[in-house]
Amino acid sequence: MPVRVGVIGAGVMGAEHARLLSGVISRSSVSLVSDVDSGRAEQVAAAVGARAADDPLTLIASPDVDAVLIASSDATHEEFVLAALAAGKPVLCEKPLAPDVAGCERLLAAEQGLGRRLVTVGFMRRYDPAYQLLRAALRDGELGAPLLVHCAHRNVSSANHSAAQSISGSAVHEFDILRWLLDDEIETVEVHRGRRSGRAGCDDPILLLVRMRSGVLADIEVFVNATYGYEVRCEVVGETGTAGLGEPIGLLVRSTGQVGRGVASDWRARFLEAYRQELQEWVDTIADGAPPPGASTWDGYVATVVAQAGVDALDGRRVPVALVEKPQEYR
Ligand code: ISE
Repeated sequence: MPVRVGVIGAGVMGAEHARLLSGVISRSSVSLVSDVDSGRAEQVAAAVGARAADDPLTLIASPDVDAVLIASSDATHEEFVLAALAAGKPVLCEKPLAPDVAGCERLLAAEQGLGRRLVTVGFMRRYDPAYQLLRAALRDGELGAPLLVHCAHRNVSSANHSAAQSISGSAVHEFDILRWLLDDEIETVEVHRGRRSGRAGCDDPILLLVRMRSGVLADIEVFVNATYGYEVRCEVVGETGTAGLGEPIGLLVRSTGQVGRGVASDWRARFLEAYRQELQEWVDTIADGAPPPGASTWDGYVATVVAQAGVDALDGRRVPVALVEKPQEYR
């Protein structure tokens, strides 16, 4: 029997997840789809052979739903994760786990109260083959001890209208992947704003400087109106060498005296394999009765705490990251 997934949110990410779960991922199907826009829910449901649900809580409670995927607006995540936990159903929640620290703390308490983990947070870069190679190189000691990390995170354009949203909606991926790559925690965050692009209605690009507890320094460029394409870069500088993400697979075209390759238009194209692997492992663990994979509720909490520190650092301070003690369940 396939794992029957209920998808909450039929926007860009929800529709993509529904497409993958119904047509690419093995051992899964999509049974119900809900969205604030009932027409959009109907459209996505029809495309994947599912039914549209009247509302998310009905979807979560449905006997036709074995697992829940949340891709609705950030502000709804806490309520729907809590409902999935109460129903005892595995849940993959797109980032952020919750946009505020208090919401994440409530979810930590709720999952601990259950006595078992059910939550995966959608930090899909952990499943990207290039990032996995980079982590393996670090683990194998190929570079010596890591010293610096250079990151760039560029979107073609973004509806976001503030540096705060660039931090909480985009840089949050770097916060999570730096912890995962380095097996380390973030100690402080600084944010620098310089000349802004004339194409941006906000401070864009911004530069963040993150200090890890080990002393490793990471700079993160976030440029959400880069215009030319969607591109993510990450290079680790170690004592004896450096390693960075290779150029994503794609055509290298030589024509009319030019050589070049395409650049992704958004994150779905650039991280398609990561999303595929993340969903496949999530479904497999559900089908096999194994604990949830990937980023946990703790990782989702830490990402939101760091993002809040970054937003606080917009006033020019170097802001320390203050975490509660890590519960035993997540060690
Ligand atoms: C978007 O919300 C995402 O989560 C993408 O993964 C990220 O690359 C993009 O910058 C965000 O706006």
